[in-house]
Amino acid sequence: MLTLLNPRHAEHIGRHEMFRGRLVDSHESPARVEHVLAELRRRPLGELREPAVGDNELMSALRAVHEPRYLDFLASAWDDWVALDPANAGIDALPSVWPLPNRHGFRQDGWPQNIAARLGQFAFDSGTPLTAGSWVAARAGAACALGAARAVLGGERCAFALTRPPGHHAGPGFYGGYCFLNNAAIAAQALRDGGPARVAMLDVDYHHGNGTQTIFYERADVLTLSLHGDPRTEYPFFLGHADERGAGAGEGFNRNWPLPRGTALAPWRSALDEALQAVSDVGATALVVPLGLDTFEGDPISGFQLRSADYAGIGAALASLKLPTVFTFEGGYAVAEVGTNAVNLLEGFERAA
Ligand code: SP5
Ligand code: ZN
Repeated sequence: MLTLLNPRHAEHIGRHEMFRGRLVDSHESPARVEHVLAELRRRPLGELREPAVGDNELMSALRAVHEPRYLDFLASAWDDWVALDPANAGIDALPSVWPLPNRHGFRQDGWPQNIAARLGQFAFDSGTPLTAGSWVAARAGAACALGAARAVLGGERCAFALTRPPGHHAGPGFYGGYCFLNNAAIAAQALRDGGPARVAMLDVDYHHGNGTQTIFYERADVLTLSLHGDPRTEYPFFLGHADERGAGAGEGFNRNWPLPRGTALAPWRSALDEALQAVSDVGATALVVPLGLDTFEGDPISGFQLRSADYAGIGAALASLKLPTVFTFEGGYAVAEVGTNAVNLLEGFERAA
């Protein structure tokens, strides 16, 4: 398995996130990728390299799934934040005011001059610290996803975009859930552009991939599937329910498997089998797996009960589709175990492939 590593991931270091009225240490840290890297060095799966992607081709790939004004916002957000108050240079940017949906009469159409208002226009939570290095790290991460898609188009059976910040909560024009650019969506779009008429996205992170769902909701060419904690009780709460089936041309091309807190391997695997069947049924010829390891029993912010030894079998099940596959690294906050769990899954995939 080819691994594309984001050499600039550590430039994004979120300090704090808002949780239940307090600023707490951010769970999403550079150490997560370092642990996966260390495990890949112990148990090599193949070549590990940095992606070779030019800036213009990268920006085109970002514009294929994100709105121009959102990308403009991200490009200048940190400088705008510091310009608001020089003391902000030592503080992560977090929003604290939002426009509610249009039915309440708040205007959404403007470009607020105050960055504090703009943060609320583009972020859907106050748990995603935007830092001096967020834009550069997120772009270099998206390049990994693009590089992974291209490798697969070039004939690799599979490729792993080992990057952070993660991506699956980022939508066409919004960020949140530690995510700024939707790496999995960028990979899926690049696969589509490179040939495969239908791509399947099978999100196994503990949290619903709301950004990815939103990006492809009205499209039939990218089937979006997600297994996750039931949003009636779990983050991101406002999307990920079983009755969200796609819209317009995309009707029937989105499926969600919300599962209760406490779900262990057997019911999780039953849901996975249904999702695998859905991928086969639509005749997808390429697969993208947003790979979150926060389904692990030891995860500090999640509620499933998967064990380290379970991940090899999950990888083998994914390989049974026999599709060219891109993995993007998403959540997983039990830092000491995230490398073992990720490599268990990828090695299980590779052995079965
Ligand atoms: C990519 C991904 O997995 N994003 C997840 C974002 C979850 N954000 C909300 C987490 C709130 C949990 N904070 C718990 C603090 C307990 N000390
Ligand atoms: Zn997650």
